[in-house]
Order: sequence, then structure tokens, then C-alpha cells
Amino acid sequence: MTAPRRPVIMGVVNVTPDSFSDGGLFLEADVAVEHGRRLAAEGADILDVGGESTRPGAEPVDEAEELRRVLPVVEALAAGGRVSIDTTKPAVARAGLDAGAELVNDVSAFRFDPEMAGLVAEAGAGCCLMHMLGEPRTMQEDPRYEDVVSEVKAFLEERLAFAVSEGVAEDRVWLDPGIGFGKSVDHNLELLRRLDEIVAIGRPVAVGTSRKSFLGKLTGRPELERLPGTIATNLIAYERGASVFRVHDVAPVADALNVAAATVSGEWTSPSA
Ligand code: PMM
Repeated sequence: MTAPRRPVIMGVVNVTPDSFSDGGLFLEADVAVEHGRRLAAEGADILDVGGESTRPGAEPVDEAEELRRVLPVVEALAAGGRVSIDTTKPAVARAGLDAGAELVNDVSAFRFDPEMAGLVAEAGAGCCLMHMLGEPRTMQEDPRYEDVVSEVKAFLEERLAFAVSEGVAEDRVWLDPGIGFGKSVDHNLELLRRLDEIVAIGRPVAVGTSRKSFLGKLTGRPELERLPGTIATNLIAYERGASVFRVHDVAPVADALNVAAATVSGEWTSPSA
């Protein structure tokens, strides 16, 4: 038997009026904080707070508005546990780290503003570097690759090298193939099926499939009915070596991943033990 690889669950706390599945529900800071606390109680290891929607076609949000949305939420949630700040803007990242976040989740992998790398390095923070084809406004307009897995892998290797060259500690970097970010259904499925090739880079791999539109295309279900598809894809990703699972529905995904971890390793403990 091998020791179980403990899945790290990242709970999504979107403080935006237009995020694709929970947009608008958590716009008010106190409601977002309450939601984050519930996700932590359900088993989230880290809460990912974001104030700018990255849904396909989304328009950018200005810095002042993004700061207004996320800062009180980061501050309150970081007082009780681990928080990451989901942003591509250095000013928001810096304020989020000052308010207690420990990791910057940059869906542009420091492409939109290279200053992000030095800022993360200086703070001694962690980061999650994600692949996206282009930018959110246009990324779903006929995305094309020769070989999606090797292109995403090469991109992540280059971004990791850039981050390290700017002083970011290599052992604080997570990599993410960016499910749904400039990818067709087939691209997403191939990335998940061949995720071991991304894992082979040697850094923890994060995946975000939760409620995404490719699950809607596969099942015909609306956003709030995509939990079974979310679980299926997260279990496959776990089996292929992923470490971090970014989800909206923490309790059911945590149960599923814990059972998968016990099955793969042969070791388990009862939650009441
Ligand atoms: N997906 C979304 C936003 N941020 N960050 C990472 N690292 N990986 C993702 O897949 C990801 C992300 C979009 O989903 P949401 O609108 O439900 O937050």
C-alpha cells in the first residue's frame, strides 16, 4: 500500500455580478464571507477569492472596483484559514497578500502583467499559473492547437521558468492546464485524459472543471446541475496525478475525492476518528 495522496480542495468564492455559475449570488461582502466560511467547514483547504469574472466574453473590471469587491472578503476569510487571491492585476494581488492571502491565482500566468512575478517573489507567496489561449473576451472563438497537451505543457514549463527567474520559489508554484480557457470540449477531455503529462513537469497540478460549459455540452445540464460531471472529471484528474481541485461544491467533491484517495492507496480513516 502507498500513502494516500491527500487531495487539496480549493473552494471558489466569486465576488462578481457575472461569474458564470454563481454570479451575483455572492456580490455583497458579508454574504461572500459567510459562503467562504461554509466552504471551509465543508472541507475546503484553501478559499479562492476573485472579483473579476473570467467567463468567456467577460469584459474587464477596473482595479478600484475589483479591490472594493475582494479586499474585505480576503481579510475576513484569511483570519480563519488559507486564502488565495484570483486576479491578474498586481495592485489587487499586493493588497490581497497584505490582507492575508498566501497565494496568487493568476489565470494569465503573469502574461497580462509581468510585474506580478516580482511581487509574488518579494512577498514569499505561492502562485498558481494557468494556461489560457489569449484572453477571456475572445478565447472561445474557435480555439485551435496542433497538440493541445504538448502546447499547454510547453507553455506551463516556460511560465514556471519565468516565475523562478524572477525570484519566485519553485516549490511554491502550482500549475493549471486551464480547463475551459480557450479550449473545445475535445481539448478539455484530452487535457484531462493525458493530465499525467502535465503532472510530469514536477509541480502540483490544479484543475478547475467545476460546473463548466463543456460539462453542459456533454450532459445537456444547466450550470447548477453539473455536479456529477464535476465529480467525474475531478476523480479522473486525481487518478491522473492532480493535487488541487478548484470547486464550487466542496462537501460532495471532498467526499468523492477522499473515497478515491482511499481506493487508490488502500488507506483510510473514518471522519469521526
Ligand atoms: N477557472 C475560473 C476562474 N479561475 N483559476 C484556476 N487556477 N483554474 C481555473 O480553472 C479557473 C480559475 C472560472 O471559473 P469560475 O467563474 O467558476 O470561477
